[in-house]
Amino acid sequence: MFFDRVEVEFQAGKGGDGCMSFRREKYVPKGGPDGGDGGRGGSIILEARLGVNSLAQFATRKFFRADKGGFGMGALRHGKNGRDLHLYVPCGTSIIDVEDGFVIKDLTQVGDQFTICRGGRGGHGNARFKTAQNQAPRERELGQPGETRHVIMELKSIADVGLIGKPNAGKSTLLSRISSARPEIADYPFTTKYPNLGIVDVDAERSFVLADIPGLIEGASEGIGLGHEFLRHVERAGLLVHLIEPTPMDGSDPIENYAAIRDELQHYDETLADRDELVVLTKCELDSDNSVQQSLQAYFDEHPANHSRELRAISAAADIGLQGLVNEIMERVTRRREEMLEAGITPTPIRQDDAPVTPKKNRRVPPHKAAATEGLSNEVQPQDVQGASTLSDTGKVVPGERRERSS
Ligand SMILES: Nc1nc2c(ncn2[C@@H]2O[C@H](COP(=O)(O)OP(=O)(O)OP(=O)(O)O)[C@@H](O)[C@H]2O)c(=O)[nH]1
Ligand SMILES: [Mg+2]
Repeated sequence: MFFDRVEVEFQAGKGGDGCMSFRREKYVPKGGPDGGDGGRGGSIILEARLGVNSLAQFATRKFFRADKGGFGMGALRHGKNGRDLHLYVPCGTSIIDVEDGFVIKDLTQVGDQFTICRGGRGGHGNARFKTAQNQAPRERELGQPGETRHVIMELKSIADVGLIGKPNAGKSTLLSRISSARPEIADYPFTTKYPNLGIVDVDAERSFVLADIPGLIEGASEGIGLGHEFLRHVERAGLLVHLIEPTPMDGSDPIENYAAIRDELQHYDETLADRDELVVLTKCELDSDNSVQQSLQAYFDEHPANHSRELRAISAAADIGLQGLVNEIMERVTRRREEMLEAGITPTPIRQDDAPVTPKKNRRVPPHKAAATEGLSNEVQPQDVQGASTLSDTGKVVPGERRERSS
């Protein structure tokens, strides 16, 4: 199953209660209050990660709660802080408030983090209430409850390019020919029921992400067919590739089909209808006399207002025009990425290798693990050698300068 919209409740951990205690010790009369504070409750943190592709982990579990903080204890001992709960979501996840419907946060970049619920503060122990006037306070605070949030998480895939068109137009076939994605392909409508993403490598340095969504039909905005809800997966795409087949199985007119999808886009979101669009006639080997191509081009020339004026013809079966189409898409994607960079928006990396690396903490490594220990002897021990754990060019420990041991 593919999950792109889930409803979940999050609850951060409760803070630990403060402690009421007095110091009781032999020869220490009137030891005074020594109740420690409670620990902080764990928070819930959502993080966008490459490699997480769906919201499936939230579909089977509807409620997430972080650890609570530990109680404060006598002898001024602080309660243990609750552990934060880190949950990973795909890049492109929007967090929406269920009650008011506003977007709380959009996690679009790799490594974007958001604390959706903060843990409760731990209560103060009675030692905190000690004053000159009240030297034996019996009050203490209870820990505060953690925040609770009821949200909808919606995945809007991060793709550079969205493939749209009527069912059977050849969207999945095109995706499978130019990327390593293997979507289901068959000669009946609505073969694709969930969106498929594929990475298209144009050359060693340049690639883009292509999203194939289920076919759209007239009335999709009213829920006919699979509806238009999958259009959200191309909402973030800067370029739409609109596929038209020349000889639809149901005998419909390709031009009417094109206009119907444009209407559906308009109904769904006007900004999507204004998006950069590339119109592609698929299965062009079936349009042997080019009649469909010419009539479509004539239609675009007649209605230049909101249509793309250019028409390309491809055939996935006969391998016609695929490379040209890929180059054209890459050019437009590169142009858009440059515009995004100029506007201060970093395009989302496609692969793990491109993602920014978070530096690891520098841990002290024992000398026997840091390097070969052949350079050491009974006389020369790691503690006698400065920089013993550095490697020489040969991969052996450099004995370095001898240090005088302080006696
Ligand atoms: N002759 C010919 N057939 C093609 C070509 N491309 C795709 N087809 C066929 O068209 C049919 C539909 O292809 P799909 O890729 O499943 O179409 P789709 O647009 O993904 O369809 P849905 O997922 O149902 O919306 C399949 O039987 C393909 O084999 C082509 O270039 N030439
Ligand atoms: Mg398909």
